[in-house]
Amino acid sequence: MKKLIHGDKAGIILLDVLEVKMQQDQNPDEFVDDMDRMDEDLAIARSRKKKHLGNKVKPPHKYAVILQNDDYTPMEFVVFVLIEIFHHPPERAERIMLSVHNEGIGVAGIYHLEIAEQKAYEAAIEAKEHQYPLNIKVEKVA
Ligand code: TYC
Repeated sequence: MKKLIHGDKAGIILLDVLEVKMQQDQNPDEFVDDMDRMDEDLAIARSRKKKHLGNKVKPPHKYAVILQNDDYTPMEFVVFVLIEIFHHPPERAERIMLSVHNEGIGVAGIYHLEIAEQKAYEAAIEAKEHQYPLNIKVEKVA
């Protein structure tokens, strides 16, 4: 018979109840020692976890997808990318594009890491397919 015991050290400890019972019968002292050691391990794991995490759960970092200006990528293409990949409405896409055009740099959007990387990748692939030198970076938001 198998019994599942949920603990926070190893995640799940699987105990074969029959085996434990046999060990308990054949070697009672050793069994008690083993159980004590398991209790100690559990207590150590719990206090380590507390020390590491406390009660604070940190939110994941955010990442900005940054567009850089260049002289060759057409304005309409940048607006298209901002609408299709970054889901900005047309007016805002136009404003972001013009701000990159005028200031040299601008933020297409802020996301969790994997989303930011996926969007930067999609925009880079789209630009490459059109042979535009659009420069896109992902930067951690401080
Ligand atoms: N400067 C480009 C032009 O005049 C337009 C442009 C805007 C290019 C934003 C890149 O990230 C960019 N065609």
